[in-house]
Amino acid sequence: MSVEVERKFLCNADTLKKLEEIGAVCVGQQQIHDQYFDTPEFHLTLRDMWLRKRKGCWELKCPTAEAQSGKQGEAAASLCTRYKEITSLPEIHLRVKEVIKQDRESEAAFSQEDESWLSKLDLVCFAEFTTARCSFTLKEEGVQIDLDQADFGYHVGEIEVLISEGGDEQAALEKIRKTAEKLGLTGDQRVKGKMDVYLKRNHPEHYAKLLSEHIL
Ligand code: V4E
Repeated sequence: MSVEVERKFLCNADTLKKLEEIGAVCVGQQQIHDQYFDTPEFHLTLRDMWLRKRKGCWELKCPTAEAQSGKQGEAAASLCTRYKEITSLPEIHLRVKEVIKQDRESEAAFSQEDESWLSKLDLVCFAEFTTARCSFTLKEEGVQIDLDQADFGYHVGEIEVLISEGGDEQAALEKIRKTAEKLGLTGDQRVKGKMDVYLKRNHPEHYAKLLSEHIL
């Protein structure tokens, strides 16, 4: 299982030029269609768990043990997020069931052949959007930089480093800090992700609930 350590940043007219200057190599462009799921009571997102279907595959992003224990570290680290990425469907079923704690079906394994597990757990799609993504790498440093343009008009960049669970998070944070410095990123405010902007516009009640629980 991998952990994604990431810092978002606001793109501007100079971002592409800067990337070129620091030797970032474009490794591809893609359209990403995401559908996010939760119960009507927001069982998952209120626990900072993000279940999505992307390119036909299921993914669950959830907080790492450190994040759950509230460890934040220094200021630079607090600009970053870290999430475990679970892509095994049986494991996703287990984690989601643990949280939703439905009595019915709790003992039975769900079929992986169809999507009946969604309705059994009362999961519905609450957000759906497409992102045009350009990805760059700084090969020698194991850093990926994504420039995302969401179809609802939000443009955001991400500097990310993947580590294994229990891997060297400090080293990842340092790589991100150095890359941010090279890109000339200033500011000590966390930049909003796509979901933040999407929910604020489309589901203000859900958004307000997540804000009040300090999830977003
Ligand atoms: C973790 C999370 C959400 C799920 C989407 O994560 P995000 O990294 O924003 O999307 P994307 O498309 O870049 O995923 P990737 O391709 O990198 O896997 S939605 C909200 N969160 C929590 C969250 C947060 N609290 N603060 C920030 C700055 N980002 C995300």
